[in-house]
Parts: sequence; structure tokens; C-alpha cells
Amino acid sequence: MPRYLVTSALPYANGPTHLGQIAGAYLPADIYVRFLRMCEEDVIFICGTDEHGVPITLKAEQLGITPREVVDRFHEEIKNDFKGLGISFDNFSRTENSEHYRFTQGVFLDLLEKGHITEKLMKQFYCEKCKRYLPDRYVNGTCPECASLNARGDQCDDCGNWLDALDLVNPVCAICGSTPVQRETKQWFLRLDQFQNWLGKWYENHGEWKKNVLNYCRGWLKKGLHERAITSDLDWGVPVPLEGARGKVLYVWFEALLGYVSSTMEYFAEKGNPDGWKDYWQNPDCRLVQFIGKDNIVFHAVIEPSVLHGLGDFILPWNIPANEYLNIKGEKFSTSRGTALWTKDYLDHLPPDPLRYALAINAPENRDADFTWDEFRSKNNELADVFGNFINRTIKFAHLYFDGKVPEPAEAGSAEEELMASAVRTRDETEGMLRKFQLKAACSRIMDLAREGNRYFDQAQPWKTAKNDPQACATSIYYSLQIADSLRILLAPFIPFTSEKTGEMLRSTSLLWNDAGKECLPAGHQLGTPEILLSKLKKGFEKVMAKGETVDGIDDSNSPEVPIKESIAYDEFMKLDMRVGLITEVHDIEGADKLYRLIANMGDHTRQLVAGMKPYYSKEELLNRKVIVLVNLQPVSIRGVKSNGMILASDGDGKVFLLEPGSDAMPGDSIR
Ligand code: B3M
Ligand code: ZN
Repeated sequence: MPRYLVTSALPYANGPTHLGQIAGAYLPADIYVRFLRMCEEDVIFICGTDEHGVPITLKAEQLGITPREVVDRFHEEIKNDFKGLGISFDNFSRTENSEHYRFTQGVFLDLLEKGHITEKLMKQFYCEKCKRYLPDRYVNGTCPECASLNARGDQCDDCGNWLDALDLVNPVCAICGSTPVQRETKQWFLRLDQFQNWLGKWYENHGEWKKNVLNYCRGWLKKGLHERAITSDLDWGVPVPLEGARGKVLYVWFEALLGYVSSTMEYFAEKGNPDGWKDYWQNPDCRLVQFIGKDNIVFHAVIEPSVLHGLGDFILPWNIPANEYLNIKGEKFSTSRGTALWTKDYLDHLPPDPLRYALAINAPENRDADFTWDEFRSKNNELADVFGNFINRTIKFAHLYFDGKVPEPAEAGSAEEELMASAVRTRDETEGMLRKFQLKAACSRIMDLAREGNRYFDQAQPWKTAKNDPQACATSIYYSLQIADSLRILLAPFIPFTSEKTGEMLRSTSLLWNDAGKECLPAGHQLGTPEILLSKLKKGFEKVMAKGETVDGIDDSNSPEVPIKESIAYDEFMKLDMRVGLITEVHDIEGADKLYRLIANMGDHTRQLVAGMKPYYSKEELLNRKVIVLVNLQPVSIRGVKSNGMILASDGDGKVFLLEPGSDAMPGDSIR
């Protein structure tokens, strides 16, 4: 039986996390691990902060504090970001720790001993103004591969190539901007050239890897691998464990990749089983899955396997499902460049699951994706409508008509059999997708089941059968509750907090993947109280966030569409008959640019209405929306279209907001 060792790229402790990192390497890994746990697989999830190298020392110089103060501060901040988002690592370590020093220095000496590391003099940039060598990111310039101006001494941010600083075009010192000179310096080199053929064969055995990863690796081999410096002149990092190597540290990428191992060692040492790490890292039945962003492919698919293979008794990555970039306005998020939407800023205003859902369903799995708050809002509202509303109204009905218990169904008809069969198909198909890292497709497929549950509920019309066919009502609520429970299970890897809250409302807590599609809620099972699972967001909510205010969520504006200019006398008001309507159709009206013709489900009938909502709401925003309708009005004809009632809304700041009943109100309910 295979076991799984899942890692996420160790984030540099040079700043808080941003949504680009979450979408790339952390959320996908967490979804995958949660799924494996639900399949009762043996899996451990490992990460930690990457605390050495130029990204840290540059930050320290920018902030005027020491590197240790930088890593201590951001290790905590990053840990809090992940906790807030529910990224469920089994161990979150840090490379600034003695166990990591000991292990990486041991690896260096082992590889040196085996002839995979050699020492030699090399030319390195030196800044005569700053009087210091300029290792990797201390030099900026133009990329020799793709001509991007975003290249740094170790890597180009745009094409992801690992660079030799000396190849940079127009190199400048990253601190003072002057042109550096070249000076000789002694460094130690990893003989990557020795692994060229072996890597080629190894890649060919991994045809199942994502195309973008394989193409990238083959491209590297085509250029030919050569020895690469794995030490640098810095006073912050893991010292090179040799006489005569004063002032030299291990290059951050060489030692950080080994951070996955030292974090696993720490995990087992803390569990009182100091050799337990070997059951994973030195066990051929263990599948090492490494989630990263595409800019880290070269390090995880070239350096790391060469080092682990060179050591001899370590497993190699089983899969490296690297994601593309999540951009904002076409620009890559970047901690060091400070262009980002920070995780903490999001969590200060909104709950984690809407973001998890929005980043999962729009994940940059095979191409870059662009993040916009408008797209986030539409995904948030989709989750609230399609999933949240379904759960809520199903449980609400059980309370309204069956004393808060799962009702006794009649014999399942074809609709019920098809619905449950669809839940089983969804479970099995999405298991296949998740095992192939197609997380986005799996999430979308599960939401299709939620849509199917809504359709079943609407077609069964329990608000009608409650009165005229209670047995049919009981059957439709029974099966809707089973689907609600299956959705709770299937969406748990994506929206764990909401899934848990749903479990409290259903009083059902199994998190076994295979329980989805089964009738786990027997008749008579007592349900919990329904509550609002997810709030919808208004257009422009992010401006409120920018002002640092808390977003008040659902559009529960309590003023009508037709502005009630003057107050209505109480007894007049009491004569108004206001009912809940569910908009099922939205049509344009010939020649009327402000009007829609709407069909509303009023519980026991449907009603045609004309409403001047075109300037304020799109058709999609009106469809399946609950509104409040004034029903005891004389029907009128507007532009030749009969309107049998009026929708209530308010006006304010030149806009009109629809009045919305509580999400648990049902079509036909009277508003009093
Ligand atoms: N610290 C991630 C980055 O490029 C880098 C990953 C190390 S994984 C060993 O921000
Ligand atoms: Zn300088």
C-alpha cells in the first residue's frame, strides 16, 4: 500500500504570504492532502519557512534589522496566514534551526566525498562601492534568455530560468545600482553534468507529469547541464562545513530543498520516533508529491533529484504538479517587489472558504489566471447560492414540516434513484480527478451535483406537496438531505470550515470520501438548526475592504425598489400583501432599455412582472434570486406587457438595490 509525503514549497520568510502563493503551492496541496486523508491514505504534509539566502538579507537591509529578526517575524506571520486559511500541515518547520544545519552540512560532506561536489575558483560580481561580493539576487539585470528586465542574479522571474549572474545583460548592484566588477572567489560546485543522462531517463519514466513540467525539464537537459555553484559569500546561512571556508554559506536553494527532509525529521523526533522519517524518505513505497509554483520547477526537478540520487538511499519526487501563476492585472504577485494581495488583508475582512473556493475553481493549473475582486465576488455568490442556499432550505424544510428530523421517504422513484446514482458517479469521477491533480475540474464537477440537487428540489416543489402530498414532500426532503450530506463530504477538501459547519447543521460528521453517495442520514435522525452558511457580497465590496472597514456581507438592504417617497400610514401599510418570489426567467422587452419582463415562482403559482432593473442588475444576477413582490395591486400593462405586481427595492447613491428576504424564506412566504 503506498504512503504519501506531500510538501509545499518552503516560503521565504521575507514577507507575509499573498494570494498568488496560496493559489500556486499551498491551497492545491492542502486540498490534495485533505482528500487523501478522507480516503484513509497514510499521508504526511510537510512545509516550513525558507530562512536563508539573499531574499532574507536584502529584506533585512531594507528594513534596517537583522536577518534573524526578519525570519523570526515573518515565520510567525506566515504560520498565522496558513492557519487562518486552514492549510493543514502536519509539520511547519523553519530552516534556521540546528537540526537543519546538521543535516544539510552532512549532505554537503557526503556529496563531496562521493565526488559530486568540487571546489574551484570562479568569477563573481563585486561592488566596489558597497565593498562586497554580490551573490545571486544582489545583482539585477536583463535576462539573457528572454530579455526580461525582471532578471536577478539567480533566476529570471518571467521565464523561470536559473541564471549565472555573469550572464546577465547590463548587471547592476541591487543595493546601490552601480555596475559591478568581476573578482575571483573560491566556491564549491555541484556537478550537475554528472546527472544529465540519469535525469533524462528519469523524466521519461514520468510521462504522467503535467506537460508544462516535463517540457520545462526536457528544455533544461537540451541546453546541457553543467556544474553550478552551491556556496556563496554571505554571512547569513548554513556555513560551509570545511576548513578555509570562512564567510561561505551553502547556497539557499541547495540547503532549502533539504528542508523538506529536516522538517520531516523534526516531525518524527517530536513524536518520539526519531527514525520515523526514514519510513517516508527512504521507503520506495512512499510517493513524494511536491506542490510548487512554476518558477521553482528547475530546483525541484533538476537540483533536488540530483542531490537525492547522489546521496543514494532517498526516494525521488513521484510527482511535481507545478501550477502556473496567479496574476493581478496581468502582473505576477511578488513579495520581494511588494505587488500583492496579502492573505492577512483578506482574512481581516472575510472568511477563508470563499477565497479557497474562488482560488480552487479558477486555479492556474495549466495557464496563468488573473485575480479580480469581481470574479471573486461572483464565485463567492455562486457558492452561497448553489451550495449554501441548498443546504439551508433543505434543513429549513425539515424543521418547517418534519420537526427538524429526517423524514421517512416513500419508495424511491426514478428521480431519486438518478439523483443518488449521480452522487455516486460524482464521488468516483472526482476521486479520479483529484488523484490526477485535476483539482479545479473536481471542484466544478462537485458543484454540478449541487446544481442537480437544487433542480431536484425545485422540481419536487416541497412547498406545494407539503400541503397537498405530504408523503411526496417527505421523500423529496429525505433525498435532498442525503445529497446535502454528500456535498458536505465532497466539498470538505475545498471549503473545510463550511463543510464542518454544515456537518453541525446536519449532525453528521463522517469525513470518509466513500460515504458520499450513500444514504447516511436515516429517517428520524435529528438535525441541528440551520444558519446562514455563506454571505453574498455586494458589487464594490472591496472598496470597503480597502478603507479597512469590515465587509457587512449579504446584500440585505431593507429598502424597496419603488422608492417609498412618503411614509405610508400604518393601516395602509398593513393592507399591502408582500410575498416572496423566486425569479425563474428574465427577458428583455422590445425597445425598453430599462425594463425586464420577469417570471417569478410564487410558491403556489407563477407571476409575470415588469421591473425597471436593467440599469442595475444583469440577467444572471436576477436569475434564481429571491425578491419581495407586492401582489395585491391592480395588474397594469407597461410597454404592452402585463405586470401583475411590483418588486420592492430601494434607491440610494443613484443606485437601486433589490429588497431581499432572508435566505431561508420560501417562494410564496408572506412577509410580515
Ligand atoms: N523559498 C520559494 C520562493 O521562490 C522558495 C522555495 C524553496 S522550496 C525548497 O519563494
Ligand atoms: Zn553596490
